[in-house]
Amino acid sequence: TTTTSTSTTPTSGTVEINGKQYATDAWFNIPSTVLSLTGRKLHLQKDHPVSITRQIVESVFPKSTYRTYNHFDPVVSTHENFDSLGFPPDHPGRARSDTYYVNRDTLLRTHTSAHEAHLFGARESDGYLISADVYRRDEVDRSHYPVFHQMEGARVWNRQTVPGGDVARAVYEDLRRLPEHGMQVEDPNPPFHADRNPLQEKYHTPEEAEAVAAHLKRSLELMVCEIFSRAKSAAAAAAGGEQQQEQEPLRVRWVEAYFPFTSPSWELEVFYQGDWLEVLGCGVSKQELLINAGVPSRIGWAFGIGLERIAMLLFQIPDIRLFWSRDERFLSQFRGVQDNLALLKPFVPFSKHPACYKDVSFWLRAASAAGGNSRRANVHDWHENDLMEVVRDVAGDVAEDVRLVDEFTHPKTGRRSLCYRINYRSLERTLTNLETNDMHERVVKELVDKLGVEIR
Ligand code: FA5
Ligand code: MG
Repeated sequence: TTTTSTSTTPTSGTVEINGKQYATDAWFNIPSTVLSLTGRKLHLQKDHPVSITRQIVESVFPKSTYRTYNHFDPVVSTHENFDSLGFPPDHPGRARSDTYYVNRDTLLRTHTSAHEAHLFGARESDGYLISADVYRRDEVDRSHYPVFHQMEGARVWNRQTVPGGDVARAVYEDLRRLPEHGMQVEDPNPPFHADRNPLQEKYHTPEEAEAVAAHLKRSLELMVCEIFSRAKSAAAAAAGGEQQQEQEPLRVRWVEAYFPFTSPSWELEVFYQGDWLEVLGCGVSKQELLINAGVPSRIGWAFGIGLERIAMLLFQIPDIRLFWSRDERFLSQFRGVQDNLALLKPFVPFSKHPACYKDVSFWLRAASAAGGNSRRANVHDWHENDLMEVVRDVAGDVAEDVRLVDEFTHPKTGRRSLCYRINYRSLERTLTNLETNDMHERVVKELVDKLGVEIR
Protein backbone atom coordinates (compact mmCIF):
# COMPACT_ATOMS: atom_id res chain seq x y z
CA THR A 1 0.00 0.00 0.00
CA THR A 2 1.06 3.54 -0.48
CA THR A 3 0.92 6.06 2.28
CA THR A 4 1.28 9.58 1.08
CA SER A 5 3.37 11.93 3.09
CA THR A 6 2.21 15.49 2.98
CA SER A 7 5.59 16.64 4.14
CA THR A 8 7.62 19.00 2.06
CA THR A 9 10.86 17.45 3.29
CA PRO A 10 12.43 15.17 0.67
CA THR A 11 11.95 11.48 1.41
CA SER A 12 15.58 10.60 0.94
CA GLY A 13 18.35 12.65 2.44
CA THR A 14 18.65 13.70 6.02
CA VAL A 15 16.44 15.26 8.61
CA GLU A 16 17.44 17.06 11.79
CA ILE A 17 15.56 16.27 14.98
CA ASN A 18 16.57 17.93 18.25
CA GLY A 19 19.98 18.79 16.85
CA LYS A 20 20.79 15.33 15.50
CA GLN A 21 20.93 14.27 11.84
CA TYR A 22 19.12 11.16 10.66
CA ALA A 23 19.18 9.52 7.23
CA THR A 24 15.72 9.26 5.70
CA ASP A 25 14.42 6.75 3.19
CA ALA A 26 11.13 5.88 1.50
CA TRP A 27 9.59 5.18 4.93
CA PHE A 28 9.93 8.81 6.01
CA ASN A 29 6.47 10.29 6.64
CA ILE A 30 6.84 13.04 9.25
CA PRO A 31 5.26 16.35 8.25
CA SER A 32 7.20 19.48 9.10
CA THR A 33 4.41 20.60 11.44
CA VAL A 34 5.04 17.53 13.59
CA LEU A 35 8.84 17.83 13.31
CA SER A 36 8.58 21.37 14.60
CA LEU A 37 6.94 20.13 17.81
CA THR A 38 9.72 17.70 18.78
CA GLY A 39 11.52 20.47 20.63
CA ARG A 40 8.60 21.80 22.68
CA LYS A 41 8.80 19.29 25.59
CA LEU A 42 5.69 20.56 27.35
CA HIS A 43 6.28 18.14 30.23
CA LEU A 44 9.38 20.14 31.19
CA GLN A 45 7.99 23.66 30.77
CA LYS A 46 7.57 25.22 34.16
CA ASP A 47 3.92 25.97 34.96
CA HIS A 48 2.62 24.30 31.84
CA PRO A 49 -0.41 22.12 32.75
CA VAL A 50 1.30 19.02 31.31
CA SER A 51 4.32 19.67 33.52
CA ILE A 52 2.17 20.37 36.59
CA THR A 53 0.32 17.12 36.00
CA ARG A 54 3.60 15.24 35.66
CA GLN A 55 4.73 16.67 38.99
CA ILE A 56 1.50 15.66 40.75
CA VAL A 57 1.71 12.09 39.44
CA GLU A 58 5.41 11.86 40.36
CA SER A 59 4.62 13.04 43.90
CA VAL A 60 2.61 9.87 44.59
CA PHE A 61 5.61 7.59 44.03
CA PRO A 62 8.42 7.71 46.63
CA LYS A 63 11.56 9.19 45.11
CA SER A 64 13.70 6.73 47.05
CA THR A 65 12.35 3.86 44.91
CA TYR A 66 11.16 5.47 41.69
CA ARG A 67 13.82 7.23 39.66
CA THR A 68 12.53 9.80 37.17
CA TYR A 69 13.69 10.05 33.56
CA ASN A 70 12.31 13.06 31.75
CA HIS A 71 14.84 13.70 28.98
CA PHE A 72 14.73 10.67 26.69
CA ASP A 73 14.91 11.59 23.01
CA PRO A 74 11.75 10.87 20.95
CA VAL A 75 13.70 9.20 18.15
CA VAL A 76 13.94 5.46 18.85
CA SER A 77 14.46 2.27 16.86
CA THR A 78 11.60 0.05 15.68
CA HIS A 79 13.28 -2.54 17.89
CA GLU A 80 12.82 -0.41 21.00
CA ASN A 81 9.29 0.71 20.16
CA PHE A 82 7.92 -2.65 18.97
CA ASP A 83 10.21 -5.72 18.83
CA SER A 84 11.66 -5.50 22.34
CA LEU A 85 8.08 -5.41 23.65
CA GLY A 86 6.95 -8.47 21.74
CA PHE A 87 4.76 -6.74 19.16
CA PRO A 88 4.13 -9.28 16.37
CA PRO A 89 5.53 -8.37 12.92
CA ASP A 90 2.06 -7.71 11.50
CA HIS A 91 0.77 -5.58 14.39
CA PRO A 92 -1.30 -2.67 12.96
CA GLY A 93 0.52 -0.17 15.17
CA ARG A 94 3.63 -0.68 13.03
CA ALA A 95 1.94 0.57 9.84
CA ARG A 96 3.06 3.82 8.24
CA SER A 97 -0.56 4.90 8.43
CA ASP A 98 -0.30 4.90 12.25
CA THR A 99 3.32 5.67 13.06
CA TYR A 100 5.76 8.42 12.09
CA TYR A 101 8.90 6.92 10.59
CA VAL A 102 12.28 8.60 10.08
CA ASN A 103 13.41 5.58 8.09
CA ARG A 104 12.70 1.86 8.02
CA ASP A 105 14.47 1.21 11.35
CA THR A 106 13.90 4.52 13.13
CA LEU A 107 10.73 6.27 14.28
CA LEU A 108 9.19 8.79 16.64
CA ARG A 109 8.19 6.71 19.69
CA THR A 110 4.47 5.95 19.85
CA HIS A 111 4.60 5.30 23.60
CA THR A 112 6.98 5.62 26.53
CA SER A 113 7.12 1.80 26.75
CA ALA A 114 9.83 2.12 24.08
CA HIS A 115 12.26 2.69 27.00
CA GLU A 116 11.17 -0.22 29.16
CA ALA A 117 13.69 -2.81 28.00
CA HIS A 118 16.55 -0.33 28.31
CA LEU A 119 15.66 0.74 31.84
CA PHE A 120 14.93 -2.77 33.08
CA GLY A 121 18.37 -3.78 31.80
CA ALA A 122 20.12 -0.70 33.20
CA ARG A 123 19.32 -1.77 36.80
CA GLU A 124 19.61 1.79 38.09
CA SER A 125 16.72 1.45 40.53
CA ASP A 126 13.81 -0.80 41.56
CA GLY A 127 11.30 1.58 40.07
CA TYR A 128 11.16 4.29 37.47
CA LEU A 129 8.94 6.99 35.98
CA ILE A 130 9.54 8.21 32.42
CA SER A 131 7.71 11.25 31.08
CA ALA A 132 8.01 12.12 27.42
CA ASP A 133 6.37 13.30 24.23
CA VAL A 134 4.90 10.52 22.06
CA TYR A 135 3.73 10.62 18.45
CA ARG A 136 0.85 8.94 16.63
CA ARG A 137 -0.83 9.50 13.29
CA ASP A 138 -4.42 9.83 14.40
CA GLU A 139 -7.82 11.39 13.93
CA VAL A 140 -8.60 15.09 14.42
CA ASP A 141 -10.88 16.00 17.32
CA ARG A 142 -10.75 17.73 20.68
CA SER A 143 -9.04 14.85 22.45
CA HIS A 144 -6.57 13.75 19.74
CA TYR A 145 -3.39 15.45 18.65
CA PRO A 146 -0.45 13.89 16.75
CA VAL A 147 1.82 14.64 19.71
CA PHE A 148 0.90 14.02 23.31
CA HIS A 149 2.69 13.09 26.54
CA GLN A 150 2.80 9.88 28.50
CA MET A 151 4.23 8.80 31.78
CA GLU A 152 5.47 5.25 32.08
CA GLY A 153 6.02 3.74 35.49
CA ALA A 154 7.42 0.42 36.60
CA ARG A 155 8.42 -1.42 39.76
CA VAL A 156 10.49 -4.58 40.03
CA TRP A 157 11.59 -6.97 42.79
CA ASN A 158 14.65 -9.17 42.57
CA ARG A 159 14.32 -12.80 43.65
CA GLN A 160 18.03 -12.85 44.42
CA THR A 161 17.93 -9.96 46.86
CA VAL A 162 14.58 -10.19 48.66
CA PRO A 163 14.75 -12.10 51.98
CA GLY A 164 14.56 -15.84 51.39
CA GLY A 165 13.98 -15.26 47.68
CA ASP A 166 10.31 -14.90 48.59
CA VAL A 167 9.10 -12.23 46.16
CA ALA A 168 5.41 -12.65 47.01
CA ARG A 169 6.10 -11.93 50.66
CA ALA A 170 8.37 -8.96 49.91
CA VAL A 171 5.75 -7.46 47.60
CA TYR A 172 2.99 -7.81 50.20
CA GLU A 173 5.22 -6.14 52.77
CA ASP A 174 5.73 -3.22 50.42
CA LEU A 175 2.00 -3.17 49.77
CA ARG A 176 1.21 -2.94 53.49
CA ARG A 177 3.39 0.14 53.70
CA LEU A 178 1.34 1.95 51.06
CA PRO A 179 -1.26 4.35 52.45
CA GLU A 180 -4.95 3.40 52.42
CA HIS A 181 -7.41 5.30 50.28
CA GLY A 182 -11.12 5.80 50.84
CA MET A 183 -12.02 5.26 47.24
CA GLN A 184 -14.83 3.04 46.06
CA VAL A 185 -13.30 0.55 43.60
CA GLU A 186 -15.93 -1.19 41.55
CA ASP A 187 -14.70 -4.37 39.94
CA PRO A 188 -11.40 -4.55 41.85
CA ASN A 189 -10.76 -7.93 40.26
CA PRO A 190 -12.50 -8.19 36.90
CA PRO A 191 -12.50 -11.66 35.34
CA PHE A 192 -9.95 -12.02 32.56
CA HIS A 193 -9.48 -14.39 29.67
CA ALA A 194 -6.80 -16.97 30.31
CA ASP A 195 -6.07 -17.27 26.58
CA ARG A 196 -5.38 -13.56 26.01
CA ASN A 197 -4.09 -12.75 29.48
CA PRO A 198 -2.53 -15.86 30.99
CA LEU A 199 -0.85 -15.81 34.34
CA GLN A 200 2.78 -16.43 33.45
CA GLU A 201 2.84 -19.83 35.08
CA LYS A 202 6.09 -20.83 33.46
CA TYR A 203 7.87 -18.06 35.37
CA HIS A 204 5.67 -16.88 38.25
CA THR A 205 4.00 -18.75 41.07
CA PRO A 206 0.33 -17.84 41.51
CA GLU A 207 1.26 -16.12 44.79
CA GLU A 208 3.85 -13.95 43.05
CA ALA A 209 1.48 -13.01 40.24
CA GLU A 210 -1.23 -12.11 42.71
CA ALA A 211 1.08 -10.08 44.93
CA VAL A 212 2.52 -8.07 42.02
CA ALA A 213 -0.97 -7.36 40.64
CA ALA A 214 -2.20 -6.25 44.07
CA HIS A 215 0.75 -3.86 44.49
CA LEU A 216 0.20 -2.51 40.98
CA LYS A 217 -3.48 -1.85 41.56
CA ARG A 218 -3.07 -0.19 44.92
CA SER A 219 -0.25 2.04 43.64
CA LEU A 220 -2.33 3.25 40.72
CA GLU A 221 -5.51 3.67 42.76
CA LEU A 222 -3.51 5.93 45.08
CA MET A 223 -2.40 7.93 42.07
CA VAL A 224 -5.88 8.58 40.67
CA CYS A 225 -7.13 9.28 44.17
CA GLU A 226 -4.52 12.02 44.54
CA ILE A 227 -5.28 13.49 41.12
CA PHE A 228 -9.03 13.57 41.51
CA SER A 229 -9.04 14.91 45.04
CA ARG A 230 -6.90 17.78 43.74
CA ALA A 231 -9.28 18.30 40.83
CA LYS A 232 -12.27 18.34 43.17
CA SER A 233 -10.82 20.73 45.71
CA ALA A 234 -9.74 23.07 42.89
CA ALA A 235 -13.24 23.05 41.44
CA ALA A 236 -14.80 23.55 44.86
CA ALA A 237 -12.48 26.47 45.65
CA ALA A 238 -13.29 28.07 42.30
CA ALA A 239 -17.03 27.68 42.99
CA GLY A 240 -16.67 29.62 46.26
CA GLY A 241 -15.69 28.08 49.55
CA GLU A 242 -19.03 28.54 51.42
CA GLN A 243 -21.34 26.50 49.25
CA GLN A 244 -19.49 23.29 50.04
CA GLN A 245 -21.66 20.70 48.35
CA GLU A 246 -21.85 17.11 49.40
CA GLN A 247 -19.13 15.62 47.20
CA GLU A 248 -19.83 12.40 45.40
CA PRO A 249 -17.26 9.70 46.08
CA LEU A 250 -14.86 8.98 43.27
CA ARG A 251 -15.85 5.84 41.34
CA VAL A 252 -13.14 3.82 39.61
CA ARG A 253 -13.01 0.35 38.11
CA TRP A 254 -10.52 -2.09 36.64
CA VAL A 255 -11.18 -3.53 33.18
CA GLU A 256 -9.33 -6.28 31.40
CA ALA A 257 -7.01 -5.02 28.63
CA TYR A 258 -4.42 -6.47 26.30
CA PHE A 259 -0.82 -5.40 25.69
CA PRO A 260 1.89 -7.54 24.07
CA PHE A 261 4.31 -6.81 26.93
CA THR A 262 2.18 -7.43 30.04
CA SER A 263 0.03 -10.31 31.24
CA PRO A 264 -2.40 -10.07 32.83
CA SER A 265 -3.22 -6.50 31.75
CA TRP A 266 -5.80 -3.92 32.84
CA GLU A 267 -7.06 -0.45 32.18
CA LEU A 268 -8.17 1.82 34.97
CA GLU A 269 -11.36 3.76 34.31
CA VAL A 270 -12.74 6.68 36.26
CA PHE A 271 -16.39 7.75 36.28
CA TYR A 272 -16.28 11.35 35.19
CA GLN A 273 -19.12 13.62 34.06
CA GLY A 274 -21.46 10.71 33.46
CA ASP A 275 -19.07 8.41 31.61
CA TRP A 276 -16.34 5.85 32.24
CA LEU A 277 -13.03 7.32 31.07
CA GLU A 278 -9.90 5.23 30.44
CA VAL A 279 -6.93 6.87 32.12
CA LEU A 280 -4.15 4.29 31.95
CA GLY A 281 -3.04 0.85 30.77
CA CYS A 282 -0.94 -1.50 32.89
CA GLY A 283 -0.08 -5.06 33.79
CA VAL A 284 2.39 -7.61 35.10
CA SER A 285 5.49 -7.33 32.89
CA LYS A 286 6.09 -10.25 30.56
CA GLN A 287 9.02 -12.22 31.88
CA GLU A 288 10.49 -12.59 28.36
CA LEU A 289 11.05 -8.83 28.38
CA LEU A 290 13.04 -9.02 31.62
CA ILE A 291 14.93 -12.09 30.47
CA ASN A 292 15.89 -10.38 27.19
CA ALA A 293 16.92 -7.31 29.16
CA GLY A 294 19.38 -9.46 31.10
CA VAL A 295 17.51 -9.40 34.43
CA PRO A 296 15.74 -12.79 34.59
CA SER A 297 15.53 -12.84 38.38
CA ARG A 298 13.39 -9.67 38.48
CA ILE A 299 9.60 -9.63 38.54
CA GLY A 300 7.44 -6.56 38.28
CA TRP A 301 4.70 -4.37 36.87
CA ALA A 302 4.42 -1.42 34.48
CA PHE A 303 1.84 1.21 33.57
CA GLY A 304 1.40 3.99 31.00
CA ILE A 305 -0.78 7.08 31.52
CA GLY A 306 -1.73 9.94 29.19
CA LEU A 307 -0.74 13.24 30.79
CA GLU A 308 -2.98 15.47 28.61
CA ARG A 309 -5.98 13.31 29.42
CA ILE A 310 -5.30 13.78 33.14
CA ALA A 311 -4.52 17.48 32.73
CA MET A 312 -7.82 18.00 30.88
CA LEU A 313 -9.64 16.60 33.92
CA LEU A 314 -7.55 18.40 36.51
CA PHE A 315 -7.88 21.81 34.88
CA GLN A 316 -11.08 21.29 32.89
CA ILE A 317 -9.27 22.07 29.65
CA PRO A 318 -11.82 21.50 26.86
CA ASP A 319 -9.60 21.09 23.80
CA ILE A 320 -6.26 19.30 23.43
CA ARG A 321 -4.96 21.95 20.98
CA LEU A 322 -4.83 24.43 23.86
CA PHE A 323 -1.77 22.69 25.32
CA TRP A 324 0.25 23.91 22.34
CA SER A 325 -1.00 27.47 22.57
CA ARG A 326 1.47 30.26 23.24
CA ASP A 327 -1.41 32.61 23.97
CA GLU A 328 -0.92 34.43 27.28
CA ARG A 329 -4.63 34.05 27.98
CA PHE A 330 -3.90 30.33 28.29
CA LEU A 331 -0.41 30.24 29.82
CA SER A 332 -0.98 32.96 32.42
CA GLN A 333 -3.72 30.92 34.12
CA PHE A 334 -1.18 28.37 35.40
CA ARG A 335 1.62 30.69 36.59
CA GLY A 336 2.92 29.85 40.02
CA VAL A 337 0.98 26.59 40.32
CA GLN A 338 4.00 24.33 39.99
CA ASP A 339 5.57 25.82 43.12
CA ASN A 340 2.28 26.04 44.99
CA LEU A 341 -0.31 23.45 44.08
CA ALA A 342 -2.84 25.13 46.36
CA LEU A 343 -3.20 27.72 43.58
CA LEU A 344 -4.52 25.05 41.21
CA LYS A 345 -7.88 26.04 39.77
CA PRO A 346 -9.95 25.17 36.72
CA PHE A 347 -9.08 26.83 33.45
CA VAL A 348 -11.46 29.61 32.43
CA PRO A 349 -11.93 29.35 28.64
CA PHE A 350 -11.55 32.58 26.76
CA SER A 351 -14.41 33.50 24.50
CA LYS A 352 -15.32 30.78 22.09
CA HIS A 353 -15.07 31.78 18.46
CA PRO A 354 -17.60 30.58 15.90
CA ALA A 355 -17.23 27.18 14.28
CA CYS A 356 -17.25 26.88 10.52
CA TYR A 357 -18.30 23.51 9.11
CA LYS A 358 -17.33 22.51 5.57
CA ASP A 359 -18.02 19.21 3.88
CA VAL A 360 -15.96 17.43 1.27
CA SER A 361 -17.36 14.45 -0.69
CA PHE A 362 -15.26 12.29 -2.93
CA TRP A 363 -14.89 8.97 -4.66
CA LEU A 364 -11.92 6.91 -3.56
CA ARG A 365 -9.23 6.32 -6.12
CA ALA A 366 -10.23 3.73 -8.71
CA ALA A 367 -8.62 0.31 -8.56
CA SER A 368 -4.97 0.22 -9.57
CA ALA A 369 -3.87 -0.72 -13.10
CA ALA A 370 -4.83 -4.36 -12.76
CA GLY A 371 -8.48 -3.38 -12.43
CA GLY A 372 -10.61 -6.20 -11.13
CA ASN A 373 -12.81 -5.74 -8.13
CA SER A 374 -12.39 -2.11 -7.32
CA ARG A 375 -14.27 -2.42 -4.06
CA ARG A 376 -11.52 -4.49 -2.59
CA ALA A 377 -8.71 -2.31 -3.96
CA ASN A 378 -10.35 0.82 -2.59
CA VAL A 379 -10.68 -0.61 0.84
CA HIS A 380 -7.01 -1.47 0.98
CA ASP A 381 -5.73 1.81 -0.40
CA TRP A 382 -7.55 4.10 1.95
CA HIS A 383 -6.11 5.22 5.26
CA GLU A 384 -8.23 7.79 7.02
CA ASN A 385 -5.15 9.09 8.86
CA ASP A 386 -3.80 10.32 5.52
CA LEU A 387 -6.81 12.60 5.16
CA MET A 388 -6.39 13.75 8.77
CA GLU A 389 -2.82 14.72 8.01
CA VAL A 390 -3.76 16.66 4.88
CA VAL A 391 -6.22 18.68 6.96
CA ARG A 392 -3.71 19.28 9.76
CA ASP A 393 -1.07 20.26 7.24
CA VAL A 394 -3.23 22.90 5.60
CA ALA A 395 -5.25 24.15 8.56
CA GLY A 396 -2.91 23.43 11.48
CA ASP A 397 -4.51 24.06 14.85
CA VAL A 398 -7.50 25.68 13.17
CA ALA A 399 -8.77 22.16 12.43
CA GLU A 400 -10.91 21.36 15.46
CA ASP A 401 -12.64 18.21 14.33
CA VAL A 402 -12.86 16.01 11.24
CA ARG A 403 -15.48 13.31 11.01
CA LEU A 404 -16.95 10.93 8.50
CA VAL A 405 -20.59 11.93 8.01
CA ASP A 406 -21.57 9.77 5.04
CA GLU A 407 -20.36 6.69 3.30
CA PHE A 408 -21.75 5.09 0.16
CA THR A 409 -20.81 2.20 -2.13
CA HIS A 410 -22.12 2.35 -5.68
CA PRO A 411 -24.19 -0.81 -6.18
CA LYS A 412 -22.99 -1.35 -9.77
CA THR A 413 -19.39 -0.15 -9.87
CA GLY A 414 -18.54 -0.98 -6.27
CA ARG A 415 -16.80 2.39 -5.98
CA ARG A 416 -16.79 3.90 -2.53
CA SER A 417 -17.68 7.49 -1.78
CA LEU A 418 -16.99 9.26 1.51
CA CYS A 419 -18.12 12.57 2.91
CA TYR A 420 -16.15 14.24 5.70
CA ARG A 421 -17.18 17.26 7.71
CA ILE A 422 -14.37 19.54 8.81
CA ASN A 423 -14.86 22.03 11.60
CA TYR A 424 -12.56 25.04 11.26
CA ARG A 425 -12.31 27.09 14.41
CA SER A 426 -9.46 29.06 15.84
CA LEU A 427 -8.99 29.00 19.60
CA GLU A 428 -7.62 32.50 19.46
CA ARG A 429 -9.68 34.59 17.03
CA THR A 430 -12.64 34.69 14.66
CA LEU A 431 -11.77 33.48 11.16
CA THR A 432 -12.98 35.39 8.13
CA ASN A 433 -15.10 33.64 5.49
CA LEU A 434 -12.42 34.29 2.95
CA GLU A 435 -9.80 32.60 5.09
CA THR A 436 -11.91 29.52 5.77
CA ASN A 437 -12.96 29.13 2.15
CA ASP A 438 -9.38 29.44 1.06
CA MET A 439 -8.23 26.84 3.56
CA HIS A 440 -10.96 24.43 2.57
CA GLU A 441 -10.14 24.86 -1.11
CA ARG A 442 -6.53 24.00 -0.37
CA VAL A 443 -7.60 20.92 1.60
CA VAL A 444 -9.71 19.76 -1.33
CA LYS A 445 -6.86 20.32 -3.77
CA GLU A 446 -4.39 18.42 -1.59
CA LEU A 447 -6.80 15.51 -1.23
CA VAL A 448 -6.91 15.27 -5.02
CA ASP A 449 -3.17 15.79 -5.55
CA LYS A 450 -1.85 13.62 -2.72
CA LEU A 451 -4.49 10.98 -2.13
CA GLY A 452 -5.85 10.77 -5.67
CA VAL A 453 -9.51 11.09 -4.71
CA GLU A 454 -12.15 12.33 -7.17
CA ILE A 455 -14.28 15.16 -5.83
CA ARG A 456 -18.05 14.63 -6.26
C1 FA5 B 1 0.04 2.35 25.75
O1 FA5 B 1 0.53 3.27 25.13
C2 FA5 B 1 0.85 1.39 26.56
N1 FA5 B 1 2.26 1.65 26.28
C3 FA5 B 1 0.53 1.57 28.04
C4 FA5 B 1 1.17 0.52 28.92
C5 FA5 B 1 2.39 0.76 29.54
C6 FA5 B 1 0.55 -0.71 29.14
C7 FA5 B 1 2.99 -0.21 30.36
C8 FA5 B 1 1.13 -1.68 29.94
C9 FA5 B 1 2.34 -1.41 30.55
P1 FA5 B 1 -2.41 3.13 25.19
O2 FA5 B 1 -2.23 3.29 23.74
O3 FA5 B 1 -3.73 2.63 25.67
O4 FA5 B 1 -1.33 2.14 25.81
O5 FA5 B 1 -2.14 4.52 25.87
C10 FA5 B 1 -1.99 4.66 27.28
C11 FA5 B 1 -2.69 5.92 27.77
O6 FA5 B 1 -2.25 7.04 27.00
C12 FA5 B 1 -4.21 5.89 27.58
O7 FA5 B 1 -4.83 5.23 28.65
C13 FA5 B 1 -4.52 7.35 27.52
O8 FA5 B 1 -4.56 7.93 28.81
C14 FA5 B 1 -3.33 7.93 26.79
N2 FA5 B 1 -3.61 8.10 25.36
C15 FA5 B 1 -3.61 7.15 24.39
N3 FA5 B 1 -3.88 7.68 23.19
C16 FA5 B 1 -4.04 9.02 23.38
C17 FA5 B 1 -4.31 10.15 22.53
N4 FA5 B 1 -4.45 10.02 21.21
N5 FA5 B 1 -4.40 11.37 23.08
C18 FA5 B 1 -4.25 11.53 24.41
N6 FA5 B 1 -3.98 10.52 25.27
C19 FA5 B 1 -3.88 9.29 24.77
MG1 MG C 1 -5.71 2.16 25.61
